[in-house]
Amino acid sequence: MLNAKDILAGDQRAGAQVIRLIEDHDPAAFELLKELYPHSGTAFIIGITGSPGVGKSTLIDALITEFRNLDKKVAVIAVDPSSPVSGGAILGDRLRMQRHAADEKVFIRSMASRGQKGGLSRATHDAVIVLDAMGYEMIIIETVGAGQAEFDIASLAHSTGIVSIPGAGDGIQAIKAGILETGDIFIVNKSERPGADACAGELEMMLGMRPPSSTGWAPRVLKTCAIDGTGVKDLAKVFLSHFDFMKKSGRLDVKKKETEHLYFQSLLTQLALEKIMQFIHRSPEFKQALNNIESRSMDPISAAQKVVNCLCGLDTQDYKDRR
Ligand SMILES: Nc1nc2c(ncn2[C@@H]2O[C@H](COP(=O)(O)OP(=O)(O)OP(=O)(O)O)[C@@H](O)[C@H]2O)c(=O)[nH]1
Ligand SMILES: [Mg+2]
Repeated sequence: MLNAKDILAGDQRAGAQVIRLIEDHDPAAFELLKELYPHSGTAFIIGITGSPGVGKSTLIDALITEFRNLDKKVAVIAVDPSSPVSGGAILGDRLRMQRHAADEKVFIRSMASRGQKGGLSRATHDAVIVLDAMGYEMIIIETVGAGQAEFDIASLAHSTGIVSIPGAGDGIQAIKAGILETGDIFIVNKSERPGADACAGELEMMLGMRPPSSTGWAPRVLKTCAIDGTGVKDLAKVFLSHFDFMKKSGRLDVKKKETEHLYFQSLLTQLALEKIMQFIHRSPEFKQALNNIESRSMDPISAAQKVVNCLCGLDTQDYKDRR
């Protein structure tokens, strides 16, 4: 039987089971999360994002080694957006970090996000609470940078690293997608390839054009070669110094409040919607509206408006008056 005590004691099997419940949107996860929540809130959360194949998992594997050398407990969540395009990503992510599998102070999970809006950030946030309560000091979240994902992760992570590679034209794409705003640390991976300096220079230049950050942190550009570990020690140091900066400047507290606010809003939306829909489905107005639509005596738009307005205490006349 799964219980909060095992999770708090750091039991990896129990941790993996709760994360599975979270992925499945099982209500049992809520009960456990309530107990775990008071024990969370101290981990440093790092987001690593970038286009498919830039080397995020390989880089995280090398970062784990650096953080372990500093005796930090490290957890990784590789978020798979469940799109058909990235079907093999989960297996790939796990394989690249396999050498840490036997280390009991390292925990690596993949999570499917089921593609629903807000789904990625909420489920990931839930999983972060679990890992934080399990005592992991560094929690690294890997996401494929494909549009919304960077923004979701930047809202959850205390430090966001954006990975690009030489010659991929990533710099230009970054500007287009507005990704530049969301990064704290920019990593040019596969830097043994030609064009790495140019890519780093281009990023520096674009960051120079970015309005100064409201936090006072000057974004950094670093070059790495994840397969042989070049530059990864420096990268680990920069992440830690960003964490230090966040703590000392008070920015970490602000960030945590913002994140909790979003988390609360997302829960509220989900719970309110569930309750309201249960209420609606049980109401005679709903059944009547369904009959009206089936017999085509009313259009679905008017029928939906009628149900909502009736049950929220507004009749159609009120609705028209308000417009
Ligand atoms: N030459 C070179 N290859 C690298 C480097 N880092 C990673 N790779 C290779 O790039 C390929 C993709 O690496 P991954 O770590 O799976 O990349 P990813 O960004 O996690 O990929 P997805 O999760 O599928 O988006 C693998 O074949 C790695 O061995 C590097 O610094 N130099
Ligand atoms: Mg990966």
